[in-house]
Amino acid sequence: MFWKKKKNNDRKSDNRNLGQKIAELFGKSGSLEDFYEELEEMLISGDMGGSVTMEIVDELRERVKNDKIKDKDTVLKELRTIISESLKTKTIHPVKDTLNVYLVLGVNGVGKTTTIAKLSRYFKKEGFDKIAFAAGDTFRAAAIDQLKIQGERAGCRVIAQDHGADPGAVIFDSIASAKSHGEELILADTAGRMHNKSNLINELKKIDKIVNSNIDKEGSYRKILVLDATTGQNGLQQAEVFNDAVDVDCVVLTKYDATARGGLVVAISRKLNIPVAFVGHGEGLDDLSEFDPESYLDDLLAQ
Ligand SMILES: Nc1nc2c(ncn2[C@@H]2O[C@H](COP(=O)(O)OP(=O)(O)OP(=O)(O)O)[C@@H](O)[C@H]2O)c(=O)[nH]1
Ligand SMILES: [Mg+2]
Repeated sequence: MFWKKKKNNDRKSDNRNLGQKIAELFGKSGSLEDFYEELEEMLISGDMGGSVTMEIVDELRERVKNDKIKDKDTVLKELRTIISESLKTKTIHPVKDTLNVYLVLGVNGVGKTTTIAKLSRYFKKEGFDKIAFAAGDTFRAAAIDQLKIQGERAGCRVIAQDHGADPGAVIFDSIASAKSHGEELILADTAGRMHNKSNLINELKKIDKIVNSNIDKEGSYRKILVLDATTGQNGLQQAEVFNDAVDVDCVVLTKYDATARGGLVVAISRKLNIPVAFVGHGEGLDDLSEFDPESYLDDLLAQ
């Protein structure tokens, strides 16, 4: 079951969630043109981004015109259909009887390390008990210790070298070590920042090559991008950069509990074709759920 966001009635009135605003818009009287304009503003302020919003609202106009739709309920239904057709989702499951490697990517502070612990809990529930964490963020001094803390919390072995070690070598050695321990899944932490962007990209490409040439079964290697739902359209730019570097498989949207928006999911799906696999909604180990488009749409459109 997808975790349902609390309604934001207790928040400031200008911070109502997008769904509440859209519901109010549909209750208003006024011209159709004003309605489209306000809808556009709302979707943009809900993090769907300018160009995706334009596409969606243009499509809505077309359908309303072509199908001669007159009542607001049907307009809302069409809007839901258009957004729903934009959403891409994916579930990921480790492949049996082999070592799976999941690289967890994302810029600083989005929730990578926390998400690694949550993912281990999720996959353990799926029956994968032998999970190790690999400390691939060797750039930031505290990163290795933070992963070790999460490893202890989640009951997973942490494979680490020293701060400053070559991340490619850490991942290579982690794969060898996990294979010799008979582990089924490595969740690898990676750096969110380096001296500069091209440095980061080059390191990721190197790691990607290493994993690709050291896995044994198709489908056992995944690149999971973590995006912070509270950063809005920045998330789209981050996704573009990481996707260009390594072809991201899916997204985990974190801190969904801390935002009244959520349109980023639509932008990522529609613009970059990257599916959303999970939503993080708190700091606890169980605060991660599979992304469920129907519940998401209920929430987005306050239905
Ligand atoms: N409310 C909320 N907080 C979260 C969620 N996921 C992570 N956090 C918090 O976000 C902060 C950053 O999380 P980390 O897991 O350290 O993020 P990171 O990407 O590993 O950060 P760096 O290692 O600095 O790059 C921590 O305080 C987490 O507890 C979430 O889904 N909801
Ligand atoms: Mg971290």
